[in-house]
Amino acid sequence: MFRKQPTVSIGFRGASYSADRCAAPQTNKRLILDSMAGSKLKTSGARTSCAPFVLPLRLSSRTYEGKLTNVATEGDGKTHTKIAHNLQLCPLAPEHPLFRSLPFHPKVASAIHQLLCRSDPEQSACCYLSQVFWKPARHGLGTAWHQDNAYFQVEDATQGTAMWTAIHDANIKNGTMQVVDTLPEILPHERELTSDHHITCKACIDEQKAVPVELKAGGVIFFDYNVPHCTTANTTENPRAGVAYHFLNQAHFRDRVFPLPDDADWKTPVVVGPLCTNGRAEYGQKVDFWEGITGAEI
Ligand SMILES: O=C(O)CCC(=O)C(=O)O
Repeated sequence: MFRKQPTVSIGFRGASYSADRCAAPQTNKRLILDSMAGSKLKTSGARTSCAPFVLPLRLSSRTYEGKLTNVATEGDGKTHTKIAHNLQLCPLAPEHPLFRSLPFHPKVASAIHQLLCRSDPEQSACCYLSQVFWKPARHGLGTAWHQDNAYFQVEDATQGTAMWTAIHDANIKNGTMQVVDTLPEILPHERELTSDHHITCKACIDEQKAVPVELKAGGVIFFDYNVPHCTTANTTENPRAGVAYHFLNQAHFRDRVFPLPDDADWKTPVVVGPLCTNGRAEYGQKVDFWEGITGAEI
């Protein structure tokens, strides 16, 4: 994933994390989530067991011989589209040793330590969630405007950051990530009816202020949990995938309030700081190694 030169974009137009933002935490209003979002995801979590990660271009069912699940619906929030428009897998880390190890990579851990721990050697941070978003060629659907903290509901959104990595070159044509400036509060979210579980704050967003973030494959952006963001449609001839990891300062950890499939193996390994055991505490073994995983330098 990091074979190409990674671009760590921190602090673009003030919408993503900067050290200053970390140092000046803002207060959040709490949003009471519509519980509908939770129950829907549980029932839509059926996944098959063989898992080719690279999908052919033609996808014609909700799930295509793997664990990526089509979450797109016919506009009613329930009925899955016959053609897969929006594929996801969450959590991602249990699916391959590479995805389990990646949050421990020194480049990742160092960025997270600077952003969330203000480089303080006494502070630790964990990986809170991992996901992949796959938008098929020609009919890939975007993910509507939302703030991650509408799902996570941590007390202080500046203590958490997303790390979104472009797996393919991500540009305006294939619906790359768009952001607006971060906010001190969680905006009202409602159910997004083009998906079986998403929620959205699109009614509150001034799209004129949206900043598309174009990245080469392997490029990475970080943004705090209150940054409203979305992706748009992929109408190009090629698929577009992104991998998102979410990190949280360990002192601000809260147990999960967002939904996951019933059988999800949700772990929150501490990836940096004095509480980090390189995976031993969470996985029973050291997982911060790459040799033998891909055969490639990452
Ligand atoms: O990659 C995408 O299409 C959506 C990513 C996203 O919304 C997220 O990481 O929260």
